Amino acid sequence: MKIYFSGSIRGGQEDADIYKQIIDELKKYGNVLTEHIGSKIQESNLSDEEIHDRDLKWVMESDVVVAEVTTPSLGVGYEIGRAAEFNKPIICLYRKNGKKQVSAMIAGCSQIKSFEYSSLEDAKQVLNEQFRDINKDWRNINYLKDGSPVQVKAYNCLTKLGILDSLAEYNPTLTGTIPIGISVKESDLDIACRFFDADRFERVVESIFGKQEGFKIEQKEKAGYWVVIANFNFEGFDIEIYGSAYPVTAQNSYRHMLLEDRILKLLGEDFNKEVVKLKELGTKTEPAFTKLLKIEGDPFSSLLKLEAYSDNEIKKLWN
Ligand code: 6K6
Repeated sequence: MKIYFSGSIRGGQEDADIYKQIIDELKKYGNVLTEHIGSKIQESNLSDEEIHDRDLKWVMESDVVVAEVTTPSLGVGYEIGRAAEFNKPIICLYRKNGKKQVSAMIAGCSQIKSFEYSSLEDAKQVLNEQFRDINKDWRNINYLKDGSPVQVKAYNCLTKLGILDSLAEYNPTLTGTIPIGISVKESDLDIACRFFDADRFERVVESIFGKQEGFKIEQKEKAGYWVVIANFNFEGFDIEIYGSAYPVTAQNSYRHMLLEDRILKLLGEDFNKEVVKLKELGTKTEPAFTKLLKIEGDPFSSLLKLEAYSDNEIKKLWN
């Protein structure tokens, strides 16, 4: 992972020591392209044009931009703006030092995640959470290990079953509500897969899991797609294996999960509680979201329209 760290230079280098400490922390997550910002930089023999072109190339190459914006700097603001244009994840850190407020163009930009911190420990925690999100690979269920009791139980169940290994050729991916922390008692473990041959996939699934309690499998058309669905119980969980010829990342269950995860993170605790409350009363997940956000039409398809919404547009639906 390439990380572009941005911090004031001509705007004032009084925070260079703090930048160094943040850069040292960032090195745990990847290769920091701009380590030099952690020490007081003297004017070099590079021309301004050479500095601009080199730094912009690094911004474009980077996977994430982290900026310390307590000291206002034209260069840092410019780099953040260009990074936003290139759709990079951007994390801004600032301290409230009573002198200057962070520009509204940074604090108010929905593409930028801004965090106030007062100690290095705070900043480390913010970075830890943000990098966990950036690095999250939904195909790898290790993230469940550090989660809620039901997520840990799900991790143990799936590991014992060995399902992600035995179906590895079908890109098996856990979807549904357990991964995003809004499961209720009845929630099942959905495993989305991609097959190239429905009959072969059915035979493989049946040969591996056919002896599990309550096993059943069928092929059918669902919403215009040909799918293979297997269900069985294991260690107190209802398991559903859902295969389609579409890549998992294009399947609705995966798209719903990613979108719901984004909405839950954006709208916070109150919204999460309302979703769970509706689910406990028997409302399915997507209808619960569309009801709370007042989105009309078929919940399963109309929710997906929010994929194109900005964070601010989504926040407005809830306020
Ligand atoms: C060195 C000492 C005074 O001016 C310099 C110029 N040298 C620079 N070397 C490397 N990166 C630079 C330089 N000047 C600006 N930048 C980039 O802009 C850095 O990546 C910083 O994140 C940002 C700082 O902008 P200003 O406006 O505070 O200089």
